[in-house]
Amino acid sequence: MAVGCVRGALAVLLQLSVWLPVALQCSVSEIQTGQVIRLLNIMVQSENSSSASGSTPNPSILLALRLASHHDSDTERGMLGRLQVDAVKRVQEGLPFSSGTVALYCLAMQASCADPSLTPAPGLKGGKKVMDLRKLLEKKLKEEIDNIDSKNVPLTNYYQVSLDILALCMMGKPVTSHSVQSLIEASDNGGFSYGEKYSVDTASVAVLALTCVKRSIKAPDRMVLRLKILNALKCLIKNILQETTSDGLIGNLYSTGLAMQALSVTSTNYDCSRTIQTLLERAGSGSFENPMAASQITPSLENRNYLELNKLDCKDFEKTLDGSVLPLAPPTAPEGVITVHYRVEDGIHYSFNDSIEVTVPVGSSLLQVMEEAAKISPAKFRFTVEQSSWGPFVTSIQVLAGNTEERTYWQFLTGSNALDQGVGDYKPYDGEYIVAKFSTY
Ligand code: B12
Repeated sequence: MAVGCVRGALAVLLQLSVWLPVALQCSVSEIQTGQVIRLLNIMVQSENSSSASGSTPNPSILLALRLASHHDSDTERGMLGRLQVDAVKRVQEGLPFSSGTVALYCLAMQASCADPSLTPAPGLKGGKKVMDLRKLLEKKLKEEIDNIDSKNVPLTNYYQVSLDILALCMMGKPVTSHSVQSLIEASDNGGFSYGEKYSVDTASVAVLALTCVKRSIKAPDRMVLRLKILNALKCLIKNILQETTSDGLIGNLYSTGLAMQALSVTSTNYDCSRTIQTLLERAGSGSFENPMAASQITPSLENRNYLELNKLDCKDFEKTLDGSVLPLAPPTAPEGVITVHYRVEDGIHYSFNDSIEVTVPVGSSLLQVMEEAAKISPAKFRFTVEQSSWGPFVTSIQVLAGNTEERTYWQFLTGSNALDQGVGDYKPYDGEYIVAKFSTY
C-alpha cells in the first residue's frame, strides 16, 4: 500500500531544484484516432438513447466530449440543456445530489461555456431566473469538510472531495486553506485507500485539484499552503507511479486514464507509449464499452486533461464527429453455455456462506448469473441493485445491505482477486469461481 511522505517545506524547496520539468507528450497517433472516435461514438449513442428515454444526462460524458478533438455539437448542446434542467430539478425537488455530482455538473457546464453560477431556472420562487450552482457546491464541500472534522471521514469519499475542490478552483473560487489541508492530510493518512487497495483514481483527481489550487495561489500570505501542496503533489505522484504495472497500466485499466491526466499536469518524467498501446489494445477488445469508462479514458488518449476545460473553443467546432466512422460492431450471437461457481458470503459477521453452480449462455454478464442463482434459490441469492453512472451497483444480498456510514459494501471477487468491473459489465468464463463478499472499506 502507498505510504504518506510528508516532509518539511525546506526539503521540498531543495527537492524542487532536481524535479525537472519534463513535459509528458503522449497521445494516440493519427492512424489510431479511429479508436478514439469509436469511443466517442459509444458515449454519443448512450447519451442520445438516454435523452430519448428521459433519463438523466451524464456530466462525465459531456466533459469528455467537450475535451475531445472531434465533436457532435448537437449532442453536446442538448446535453448541456438537459444538465441545466436536471440540476434545477434536483435542487427544487430535494432529490439526491452528492457533492461530487454537483462538481461534475459544474465542470461539464464550464467546459460547455456555461457559467454554473448562472444556471437558467425559469420556475424559481421569488422571481429569480437563475440558480447558483457554485454556491451550492461550496455548501456541499463545507458539509464534507464538517463531516471530516467531526467523524474523520467525508460524507461521501475523498474522490468526491477532490472533484469539489477541482470544480470550485476551475470556477476561479478561492478554496479555503482548511479544505485543501483536509485533503492533503487524508492523502497522507491512508484516506485514499479502500480496504488494502490504494485508489489511484482518488489520488489522480486529488492531483488535478491540488495543481489547480497551486496555480491559483498568487498572494504571498498563502505561500505556506503552496509549499504544503507542492509536497503533497510529490507524494501523490510517487504513490501513483508506484502502482504502474508491467503492461503500462497505472492502478488498473479503469484508473489509468485519470492517472495519465495527473501525470500530465505535473512535471513527471514518464514514458507513456506502453500505456497508450495497452489501452488501445484493451479498447479494441471491448473493455471500454461502458460509456462511463469511455468518458474517463478518452481525454488522456488525446493528451487532454480537466485543467484545460476553460480554454475550450466556444463557437467553432472544427471537426464534426462522423457517426459512420468505425460503427459499433453488431453483437455476435454467442453459442453454448458456461457453468459459473457463485458464492455469497458475509465476510463481516460470518452469518452466512452459500454456494451454487449456475449455467448461463456464453457471453452472459455476472448480473445474469446472479439473476439465475436468485431464480433457483431466492432465499439465498436474492439481491437488489441501484443504478449509477457505471451501471448497476449491488446494494444488498439476502437481507444484508451495504451502508455508507458503516462503510460496508458487497465486494466482488474472482477467486481472491477483486473484479475491476461491476456486475453489469463483467462476463465470467466457464468454470470461474465468483465470490460476493460483504466487506468493509
Ligand atoms: C468510491 C468508490 C467506491 C466505493 C463507493 C461507496 C462510497 N463510499 O463512495 C466502494 C468502495 C463501495 C466501491 C465499490 C466498488 N467499486 Co468503486 N469506485 C469508487 C471511486 C473511487 C469513486 C466513485 C465516486 O464517488 N464517483 C463520483 C460520483 C459523483 O459519481 P457517482 O456515479 O455518483 O458515484 C457512485 C458510483 O460510482 C458508485 N460506485 C462506486 N464504484 C462502483 C462500481 C460499479 C461497477 C458501479 C456500478 C457503481 C460504483 O458509488 C459512487 C458513490 O455513491 C471510483 C473511481 C472512478 N474512477 O470513478 C471507483 C470505481 C467506479 N469502482 C470500481 C469497481 C470495479 C468497484 C467494485 C465492482 C469493486 C469490486 N470488485 O467489488 C465495487 C462495486 C460492487 C457492487 N457492490 O456492485 C471501478 C469501476 C470500473 C468499471 N469498469 O466498472 C472504479 C472506476 C475504480 C477502478 N479504477 O477500478 N467503489
